[in-house]
Amino acid sequence: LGLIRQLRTDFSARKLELWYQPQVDLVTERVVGMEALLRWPTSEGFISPSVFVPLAEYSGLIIDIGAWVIEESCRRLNKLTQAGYDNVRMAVNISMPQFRDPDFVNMVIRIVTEYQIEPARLELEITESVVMDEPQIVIESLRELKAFGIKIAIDDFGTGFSSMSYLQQLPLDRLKVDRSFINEIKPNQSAFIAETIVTLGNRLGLQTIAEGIEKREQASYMLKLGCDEAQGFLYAKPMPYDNLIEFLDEQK
Ligand code: G
Ligand code: G
Ligand code: NA
Ligand code: MN
Repeated sequence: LGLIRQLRTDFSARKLELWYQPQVDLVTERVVGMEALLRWPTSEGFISPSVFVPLAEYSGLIIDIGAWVIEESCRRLNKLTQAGYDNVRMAVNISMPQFRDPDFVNMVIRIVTEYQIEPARLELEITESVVMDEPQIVIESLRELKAFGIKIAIDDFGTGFSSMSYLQQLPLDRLKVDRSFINEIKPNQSAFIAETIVTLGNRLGLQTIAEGIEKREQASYMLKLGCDEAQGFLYAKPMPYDNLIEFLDEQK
């Protein structure tokens, strides 16, 4: 509980940061987007989001933090456009409690409009467990956001307990193949699962992206399977905005 209090204080003092990890097209290896990831620097180093995001969810703080994440991402997306990067997407992680907030859909639309973002350049990432938690609220909200033009991705696909029937009901654009299926490039069980997810995505007309790509052989294997994009340390780690701009400039 001390940690929740510290999180609340640090968030109010604007000490949370948003870092960005590039996403590349597997064929051209050009940057096509990025995922915004929360970072919490403290005097004892960075506290992992896998520790503090659950605390933020439990305490309700995620509503305000999540709104800040969307606003900050859109502000940066607007800056990127001004810097000439007018095609890249920004992916933002969304937690279940945010969907329970009756203002959520309007809030997102309001921010996208305020920062003059083309809606298709913002992508919301949700996990299967978010969908399964309260399918009706999530499906309804995502349909409204999708109608506005915002993109939707399923994060960590294959690790939650989802019902395949929701793949038909959700207005999806992309499946993110969880990095636990990328570890091996030899024909083994996790490789077969990665292959099946890519095939499923392709058959459903969805884009696919492989997470956690660390080796060149993993990238070429995913490309061979028909996966569209990749994200991982092979290309870049999550980085602050200034470093991201340098990274993009070097690619020109
Ligand atoms: O970046 P890292 O691997 O440390 O992230 C760990 C987890 O925290 C990931 O599952 C990621 O989705 C989650 N996370 C990071 N940033 C955000 C955020 O802005 N909102 C939510 N809900 N989760 C986030
Ligand atoms: O759960 P989610 O997919 O949102 O988590 C994204 C997290 O995965 C980020 O915190 C990021 O630091 C981490 N990540 C991104 N690329 C790699 C990678 O190539 N290897 C490993 N081990 N982690 C990665
Ligand atoms: Na994510
Ligand atoms: Mn993931």
